[in-house]
Amino acid sequence: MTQKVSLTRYLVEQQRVDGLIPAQLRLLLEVVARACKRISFAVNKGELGDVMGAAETQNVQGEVQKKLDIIANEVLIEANEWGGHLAAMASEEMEGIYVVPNRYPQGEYLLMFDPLDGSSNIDVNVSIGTIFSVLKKPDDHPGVQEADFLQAGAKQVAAGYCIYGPQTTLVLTVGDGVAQFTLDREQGSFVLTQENLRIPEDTKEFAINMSNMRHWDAPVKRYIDECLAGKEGPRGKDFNMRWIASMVADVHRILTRGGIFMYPWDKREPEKPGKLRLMYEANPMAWLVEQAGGAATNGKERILDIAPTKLHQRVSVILGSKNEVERVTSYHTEK
Ligand code: P6P
Repeated sequence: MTQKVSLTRYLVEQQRVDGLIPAQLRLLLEVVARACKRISFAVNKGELGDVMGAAETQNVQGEVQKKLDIIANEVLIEANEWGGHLAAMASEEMEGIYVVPNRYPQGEYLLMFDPLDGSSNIDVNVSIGTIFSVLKKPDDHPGVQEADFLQAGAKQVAAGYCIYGPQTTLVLTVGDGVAQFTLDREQGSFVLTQENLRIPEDTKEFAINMSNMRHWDAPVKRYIDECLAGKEGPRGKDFNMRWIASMVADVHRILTRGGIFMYPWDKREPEKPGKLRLMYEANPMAWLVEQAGGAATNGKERILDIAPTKLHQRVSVILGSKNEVERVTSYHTEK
């Protein structure tokens, strides 16, 4: 029987082999994985635990928080603040950054996360997940401030997500391809189940919220119309559609079998570049997708090249199978 490789062993061997994972980053990733395991157990309780439904609070985005949003956020903060590997954290659920308290040693990394993405699906038992992104704190000044987080996605040193679905699966990259770990509940540890995930360059599957069609910009409308025209249309093939309304689940499907995911700018709130957040949704997912041979743009430029100006800034997202993303992007530049 082939021996199962645990997350810990994988990280130690990667650290030994190519030095991509210094000891403090390995500790960070193991702590985040343990926090995701705790979140998974809370999510799995459902109605049996006092975790369902809305809390009486709103987050910085003005969205009503679910109880599990708050629980997941607290689990990640408590798990990471004492280890000495982080200087500060930032979360979709918190307006400002969370600086590691003075009673703990400060480290050189910055951790950003959407603690529970897709939370509108919690109460209907559809897959949700945690998305995380790791940057190095600039070392040209003492202390840590919000501006230290405002680095382009290309500066990430680690990124990943944990999807709480039929399996609990952790997917991560440190810049040397994408690996997948499945939670073995009997052992209580994450086990390597896929190494070097690859996204096919072509696909017949698109993911977009079709109810927004009348609000889309022309290039997006053109692309989707061509997909809907199928074999008889300019694409000469039929397409399938999926929309789970949980970015983690849609991206996991694309990393597993290809596809294109789009949450583009639309006319509903024209001052907003998109719905999804750059720092802790688009950037980590864009790096994972690129590391798996896919592409990720905002319709005009590579998401990982965007210079952030605000911690919670939003962005238009087009990611997945390389040839499809390049086609949609070309329609934008033609326009
Ligand atoms: P809509 C979840 O709320 C989320 O941020 C992403 O996970 C998901 O892709 C998107 O919003 C769904 O948005 O407008 O279809 O509900």
